[in-house]
Amino acid sequence: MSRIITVGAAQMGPIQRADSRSSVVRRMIEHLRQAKAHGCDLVVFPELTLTTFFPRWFMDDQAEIDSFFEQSMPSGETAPLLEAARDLGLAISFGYAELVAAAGRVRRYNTQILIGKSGRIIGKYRKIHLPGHAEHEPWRAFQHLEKRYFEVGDLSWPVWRADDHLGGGLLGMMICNDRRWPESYRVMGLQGVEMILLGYNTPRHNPPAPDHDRLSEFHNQLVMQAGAYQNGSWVVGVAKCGVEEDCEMIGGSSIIAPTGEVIGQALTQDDELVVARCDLDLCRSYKASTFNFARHREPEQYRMIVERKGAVEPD
Ligand code: CDV
Repeated sequence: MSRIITVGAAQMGPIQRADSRSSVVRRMIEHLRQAKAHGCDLVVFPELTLTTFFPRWFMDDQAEIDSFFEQSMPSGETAPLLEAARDLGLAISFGYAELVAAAGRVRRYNTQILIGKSGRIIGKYRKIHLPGHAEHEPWRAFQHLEKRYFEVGDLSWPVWRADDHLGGGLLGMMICNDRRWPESYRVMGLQGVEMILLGYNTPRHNPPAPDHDRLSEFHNQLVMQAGAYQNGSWVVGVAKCGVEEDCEMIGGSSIIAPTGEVIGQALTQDDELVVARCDLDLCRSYKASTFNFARHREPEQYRMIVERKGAVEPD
């Protein structure tokens, strides 16, 4: 069995509020056609692919908020995407806003799924690190209300063994802000992850810390490359980018090897497919040497990581 997965990082250019889901799905299917022509096995799309990045607006009308959520997957509008992927024999992963009614309660998550080549859902992840704020903050140039619109994901970071046609690889997912936190990678690293799929919507401007704006791309690369190397895993990071409703979001979609090296990167801030052949066996020497966790980790000395949330300075 080949352990090489040919991956397409399907960067999406801006999606405006007026763009219908069907028009977005058509753009995604065009990515799938190109990916097939380039021999891809797996195509990865960004966080909240199906709509504009709606947490940039304060809304208090729940019906309006819910119009950005998927109540079923697939729906009439998303079914053509899943059918196209299955017909082309492609595995896909994409993010969407998920609304679930469970145990008499409605819950809303920022979610990503992985679907195998046969159309089987291999896994689901719900975003854990929700950035931004929960209340309207009019001083900002735009809002970032993920803490208002989503609950913290309740699935931790599972890792799944994919089908033989994905090299039987160990795959996991994280979403956008998760990539800045070493814990996200390490929880998957401790399950032997070989490829992490992640999508992001990252505005260039950071209202609480505008001095970081000039470093947006650098920080994006820094965290993904470090996460790949420190866990001996491939990382596929995929942006939704460009100017969306007057808000510029960075591109830089990247395919990163377990060496920490970027082996493919988008050049535009538009729909662009980046393709790379990823040999899962390249993870081995990192997992067996420098990052042989069983041999070198000292979890007893890391207790504070799970016992303490915020920093407490010594007296
Ligand atoms: N969608 C995101 O999670 N965006 C954050 C921004 C707000 C910093 C990110 O980490 O890219």
